[in-house]
Amino acid sequence: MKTLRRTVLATAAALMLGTVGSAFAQDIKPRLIRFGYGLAEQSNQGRAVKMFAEQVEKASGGKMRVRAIGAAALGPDTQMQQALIGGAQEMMVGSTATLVGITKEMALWDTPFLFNNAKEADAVLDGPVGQKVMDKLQDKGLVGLVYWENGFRNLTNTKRPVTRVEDLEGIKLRVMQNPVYLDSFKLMGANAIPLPFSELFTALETKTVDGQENPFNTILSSKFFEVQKYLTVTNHVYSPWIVLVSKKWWDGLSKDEQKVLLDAARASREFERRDTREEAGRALAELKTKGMQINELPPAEVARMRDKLTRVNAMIATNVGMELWQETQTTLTRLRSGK
Ligand code: TK8
Repeated sequence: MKTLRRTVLATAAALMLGTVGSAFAQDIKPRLIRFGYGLAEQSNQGRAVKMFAEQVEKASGGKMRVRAIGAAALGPDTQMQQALIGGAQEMMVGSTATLVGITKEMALWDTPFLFNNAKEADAVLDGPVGQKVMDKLQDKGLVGLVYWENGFRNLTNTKRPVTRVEDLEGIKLRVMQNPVYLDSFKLMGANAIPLPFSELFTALETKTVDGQENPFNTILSSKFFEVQKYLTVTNHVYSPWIVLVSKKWWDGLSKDEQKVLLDAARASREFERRDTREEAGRALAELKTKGMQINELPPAEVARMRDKLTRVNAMIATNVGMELWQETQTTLTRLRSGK
């Protein structure tokens, strides 16, 4: 009887201690943020995620921890977006182009030749138009923090140097999973094939596709030069990345925690754009030394490409809404007049 009593007491004490212990543990257990991305760790995307992670840990005094998971190990953009919506993953960064199925207004950034330079892109993305588009995500279970630079996109392929639009005829070209990209390249005569980025290198290597389009940085960091011969400088569209948070998870954070994330995201935006632009400036020379044959699309041909693509603008304007489209055009006109 005595032994039994002792056992019961001991068990009760252990249980109590257990409860107290775990409550305490919860207090000091850092919040874990799984932050997924598609590119290699050694890329502008990987470097910026790392910088963000360090910033968050520092600013939160170690109470928030970011686990950076690159190379699409958590799945391609579209899969991660769903994981964020469902609350199974906390954060990601990816192309706005792959978000169009969730938030149609994101298609604004798919407009060919929308921005003439990075300065215009920064002004529009960080201004009221960019914010308006970003805010649309909230209804869909996502919170957008900042835009990063993916960059102006350029063409690579194994078939031939592209010196005029007609050279795209019949080229099997991988495009992002996005209707504007699909239609744009079909309009130019290419055999456009949508594929997730995570499948692209293998698709190029096995010749499932002949070519693709991405900024210089990505062509370099994803080693596309190993499986692509020709690079044509087209700058046909400026492509942003967007840093996303699961709204389900975000809503459970304190105001202080949200501020830590937003501040770090803003700091990472400055870091990422500087780093990307610096790398892009030397990437072309590096791609040449890696054996790529590079040509610039002559201005007259760029103009023809632009002309051909104006047809997709009407489709984009309808999709994003005339008001948003007009506001963007007005903003750009104002920027260009220097006012
Ligand atoms: C990375 C992609 C990539 C994009 C693409 O996940 O798919 O071509 O440019 O950056 O979002």
